Amino acid sequence: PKAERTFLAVKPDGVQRGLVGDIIKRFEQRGYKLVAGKLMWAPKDLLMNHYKDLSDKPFYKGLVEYMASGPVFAMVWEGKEVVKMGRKMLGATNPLQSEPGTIRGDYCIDVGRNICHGSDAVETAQREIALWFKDEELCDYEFADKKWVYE
Ligand code: DAT
Ligand code: MG
Repeated sequence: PKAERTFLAVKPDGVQRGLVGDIIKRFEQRGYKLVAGKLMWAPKDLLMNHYKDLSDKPFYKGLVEYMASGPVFAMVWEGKEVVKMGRKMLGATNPLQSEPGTIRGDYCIDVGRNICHGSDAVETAQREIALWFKDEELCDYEFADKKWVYE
């Protein structure tokens, strides 16, 4: 069976505030494997598609504008239950509800400036990875210390 993958993106505020390295570090030190990553100005149509399930929400337009206001750092991470654990590491959508120790709980306050995106389910992750990355951008490799992380 293929290893589970999730899509993460450091949002424009996270990039501006210099948090790309910390967010990568948290997933690296947990033992997850970076499969792809790129800094990019996300096109509006990509962002509208990415958030299409929220298109009838009052905050949708502002959300897309915020996501287009600067470069984002898009990533794919792989490992056991990385989708669910990624959401846990991110914290709640509203940072004021995010526990200290989580990414949002450590670095932000407002829901419209919550610094990082993470897929909410395995199927969502597959859709988002396909939306943001070409197949050839995903790196296939194994960690040399794999047997020290997984039993
Ligand atoms: P998440 O990013 O935790 O998956 P979501 O998918 O429900 O949350 O919403 C996507 C983003 O939209 C979220 O990160 C911030 C913004 N957002 C969500 N709810 C909001 C609200 N009530 N007011 C303003 N922005 C909101
Ligand atoms: Mg979401």
